[in-house]
Amino acid sequence: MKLLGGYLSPYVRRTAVSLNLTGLKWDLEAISVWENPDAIKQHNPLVRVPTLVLDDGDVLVESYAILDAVDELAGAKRLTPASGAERRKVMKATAVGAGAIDKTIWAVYELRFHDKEHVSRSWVEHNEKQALGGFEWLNNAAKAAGDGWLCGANISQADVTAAVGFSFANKVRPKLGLPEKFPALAAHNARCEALDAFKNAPLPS
Ligand SMILES: N[C@@H](CCC(=O)N[C@@H](CS)C(=O)NCC(=O)O)C(=O)O
Repeated sequence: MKLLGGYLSPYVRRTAVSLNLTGLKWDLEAISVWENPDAIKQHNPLVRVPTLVLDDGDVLVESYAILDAVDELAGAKRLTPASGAERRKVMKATAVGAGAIDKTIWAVYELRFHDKEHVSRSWVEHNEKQALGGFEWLNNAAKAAGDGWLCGANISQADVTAAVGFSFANKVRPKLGLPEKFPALAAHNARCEALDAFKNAPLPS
C-alpha cells in the first residue's frame, strides 16, 4: 500500500509510525499537499494528507479512519484494542493527543495564512491554551506510567499519537516550552523517538 504525504504532517507521521509498528508492507509517496494538490485530489476529494491507497486500489482518508483500517489489517499487532475498557482508555488518550495536534496546527495556520496585521493573537492564544491542556493531561498520564507505556503493558496508538504530536508541536512552536513544562511527556517522547518505527519515519529537520 501507498501512503501519500510527508512526515512534517503529524497525521501522516502517526500513520507511518503505526504502519511500521504493525509490520505491514507499505511505501511513502512524499507528495506535498500544498505544492501538488492535484496529485492528492485524484485520490482524496478533501485534498488532505494522509491518504492511504491500498493494494486493491481502495483509498482511505482521514488519519483516524486510516488507523482503524490499519488495525484491522494488523490483527494481533493492532495498536488500539478491539473492545472494552482497554479500548476506551486508548481511544481517549489518543483523542487527547490528536486534539493537541489539531489545536497546535490551528494556531500555526492562523499565523501562516494571515498577514501579520491580520493575525488574531487571541485566537492563536486560545488554540495554544487548548493544546497545552492536552499536553498537560498526557504529561500526567506519562508520569503515572513511569517508564512504561501510557495505557498498559504494550505500546498503543495513544503513545504513537502523543509522541508524534509532542515532537511536532515542539518543532513548530518551540516558544511553548513543552520539554520544560512537561518533563514526563518529554521522557516518554524520547523513548518513543528512539524506536526504529519512529526513526524510519523521521520528522524533517
Ligand atoms: N483530520 C485530518 C487532518 C489532516 C490534515 O489536516 N492534514 C494537513 C497536513 S498536516 C492537510 O492536508 N492540510 C491541507 C488542508 O487541509 O488544506 C486527519 O486526521 O487526517
